[in-house]
Amino acid sequence: MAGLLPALVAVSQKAAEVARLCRAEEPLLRLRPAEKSGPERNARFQRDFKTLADVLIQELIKHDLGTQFPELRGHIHGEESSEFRDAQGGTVTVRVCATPGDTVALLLAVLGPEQTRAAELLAEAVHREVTLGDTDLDGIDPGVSPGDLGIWIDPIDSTNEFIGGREDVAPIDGIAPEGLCSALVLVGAFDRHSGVPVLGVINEPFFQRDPQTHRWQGRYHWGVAHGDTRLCSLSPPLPRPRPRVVLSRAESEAVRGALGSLGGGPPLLAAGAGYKLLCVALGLADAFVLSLPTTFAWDSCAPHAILRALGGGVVALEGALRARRAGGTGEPPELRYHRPEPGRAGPQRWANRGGLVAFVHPPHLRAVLAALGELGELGELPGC
Ligand code: 2IP
Ligand code: CA
Repeated sequence: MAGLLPALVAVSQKAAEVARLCRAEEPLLRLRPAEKSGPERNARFQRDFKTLADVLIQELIKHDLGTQFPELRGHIHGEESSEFRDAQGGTVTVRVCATPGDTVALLLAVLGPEQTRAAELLAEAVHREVTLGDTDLDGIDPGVSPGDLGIWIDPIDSTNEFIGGREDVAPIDGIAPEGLCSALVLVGAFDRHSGVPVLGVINEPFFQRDPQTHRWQGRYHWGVAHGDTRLCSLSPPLPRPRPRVVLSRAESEAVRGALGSLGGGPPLLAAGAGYKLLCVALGLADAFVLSLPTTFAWDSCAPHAILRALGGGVVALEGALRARRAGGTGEPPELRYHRPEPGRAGPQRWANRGGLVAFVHPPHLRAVLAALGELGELGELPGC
């Protein structure tokens, strides 16, 4: 269906506007994030939070896509639950109401009755019609019906950087080690039957500040990878002779050391699973390697579709090393997005438990697996 990709891009633009609003408006920025606990908490962090922006963005994406494509209803999933703490300390189910006025009333329950300006600004952004004007998207038909797709939403990836990220972080070799720029909106579509990621949109709400207005400017990237169709807003980056790797700041010393043998320079560190995946798609790194079980379907689905559109992919690190050790020469198993892990509860059902390697050029994947191969035999891969 031709309109699905523009719809994903348009809803990511609306989401990015809400994210920028929540950073710009003092009462929204001051609003304490809700702390996640129990199975909802990502073990990657001592304390894991979600903001009103996370929840509102997820619900607006669900609302808009479900309205435009009724066959998607029930198959649009996100990281966050829609409950948020209200001004009295109770909980309110955040959703897009039938009218902006109703949405204002619901937001006032969260923000407090005195925050009418913030509630009205948010409701206006949530109910606004988005006009893309991106002629590259006109007429692109991914060749797949929404009735065969599921959606994964990460409303704000790298929430920690969204909450407290600095705005003036200087990139190192083009990659920001941390900061607000690594907070992204991720919307991915996967084939419900095979789990293969087929459409992906990555939106960077805080890409750069306009030098004149000083307002945040965003940008977005998209990819289609279905059947024989490979289309992308990006071009495949030139392969470096020796792969440059980007890692989570939580990656083990053993993995960091083993990857040093690739000869592509010391591994670069960055915040944001989505951001590191984007760095690979942009060619700022040749691979993102993670041995920890700290990413989820919503982190990787959209970037994975874009990497597939560029000729690459995202494999499960543990499975790839096991296949290599067994003498397998075929393609390692790529991540899939349609089946929860049996025996797990809540978000843990959707963890990329065997870690991951993201790449554009297969020789770089092979080089990474060769460098880590010995580690795997020594059992030094902490997450796997
Ligand atoms: C997080 C976020 C973190 C990442 C973690 C993800 O998603 O991308 O930055 O940890 O794995 O699950 P790291 O920074 O080490 O890559 P969210 O912020 O949406 O919870
Ligand atoms: Ca995330």
